[in-house]
Amino acid sequence: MMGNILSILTSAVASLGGGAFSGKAELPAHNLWYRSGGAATYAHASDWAFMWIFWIAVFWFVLLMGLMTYFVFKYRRKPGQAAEPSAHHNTNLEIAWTVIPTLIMVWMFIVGFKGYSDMAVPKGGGIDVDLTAWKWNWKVTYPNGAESRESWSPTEVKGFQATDTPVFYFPEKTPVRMRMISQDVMHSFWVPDFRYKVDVMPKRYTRYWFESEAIDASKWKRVLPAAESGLSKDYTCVDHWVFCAEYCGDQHSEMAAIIRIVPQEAFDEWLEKNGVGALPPVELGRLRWEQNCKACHTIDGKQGTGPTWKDLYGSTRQFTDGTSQLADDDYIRESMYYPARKISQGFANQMQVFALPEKDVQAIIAFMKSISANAPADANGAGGGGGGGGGGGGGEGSTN
Ligand code: HEC
Ligand SMILES: [Cu+2]
Repeated sequence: MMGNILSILTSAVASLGGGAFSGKAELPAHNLWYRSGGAATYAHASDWAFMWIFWIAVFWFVLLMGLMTYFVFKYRRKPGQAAEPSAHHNTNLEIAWTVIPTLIMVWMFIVGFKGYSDMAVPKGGGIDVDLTAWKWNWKVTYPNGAESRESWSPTEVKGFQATDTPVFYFPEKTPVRMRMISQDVMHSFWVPDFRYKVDVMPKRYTRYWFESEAIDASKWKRVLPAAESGLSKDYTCVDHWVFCAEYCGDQHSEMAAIIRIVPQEAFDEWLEKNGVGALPPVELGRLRWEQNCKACHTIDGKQGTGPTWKDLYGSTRQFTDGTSQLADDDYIRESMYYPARKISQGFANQMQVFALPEKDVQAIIAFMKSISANAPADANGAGGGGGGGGGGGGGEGSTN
């Protein structure tokens, strides 16, 4: 009986960790301490904390409920027996039941906070990409303009068939930072194998980062045939499901994608093949500037009808109402969508709304970074990103 309860509890726990989606049952689900199936550097700590907290909760629950039940029977009222005087005040006992749970809670907080920080604060190096979400799909744009494609030939991920599912290629053991935005409603980027999820909002950037493990260390590796990937030869890869975790309408449940971790060499080849023909963001940004913004904004330092873009990105802007703000990604975007909200000192409210498509906004930001000495020099600058759901300030170097 107890064994049954435990196995039900632990399989419930395992399915929380993504086990429910693994048709081939890689996770030993009926285990008192399931082996971590996490596939990002920060995922194991999350599994570990989860199991500890789960079993601490089970231990206290069983102990307290057990004692209570026992005492209810043992000390129940019997006919003809006078009630015992109730015990009051026992200093040692009261200190013990205050201090012990407090220590346990503090420990849980520290473990949880450490795990949260690891997820929220991205590592430098690696690559920066853009993720766009809409009803009901996802797209990743790489620094050279390459875009993720949908898989036409069905591909199998952990026992499930996937067709028409976008596939995001990333190199193993490399930090990947995503700047995310939605084109319509709120979505949420969730990778169960990474144990991490961040909401994707309209009109605001949020950030996600991960560093996948080496392919060999994982249980789900498979051979990726050249015919499927379009690469020059077969490679081993590890696939991870991505789901939308924010109910966003009719086909919310089908809003899936695949993160495909491949060796660096395979990634480089994929990136080069898929970037051909597409304009890199910086170049596209320059083009959009020439088409829409050049009349009022120079890039050589001379002020026009509007402020010059030279060294604008990453600088602190002063506004006519006396406030100021760092010119980061969100600020640039806001200036285009709501130009009247913050008027730069020395200028008039003369800019119209430019609600350009997201891709163009991202390209303009990339272009502005490329002509600003205040922008982070390279991808390492992303360490200052808002992280997590914060999506706050801080630049990230998606320039190439
Ligand atoms: C008709 C002239 C005009 C055009 C065209 C124009 N702007 Fe502006 N822009 C201004 C003026 C004037 C300001 C300063 C007042 C303000 O902050 O709104 C400004 C401010 C800005 C700022 C904030 C700069 C700061 O000082 O912090 C950004 C960013 C910006 N524009 C981006 C753009 C982009 C991107 C385009 C093209 C898609 C564009 N603008 C087109 C006139 C223009
Ligand atoms: Cu969604």
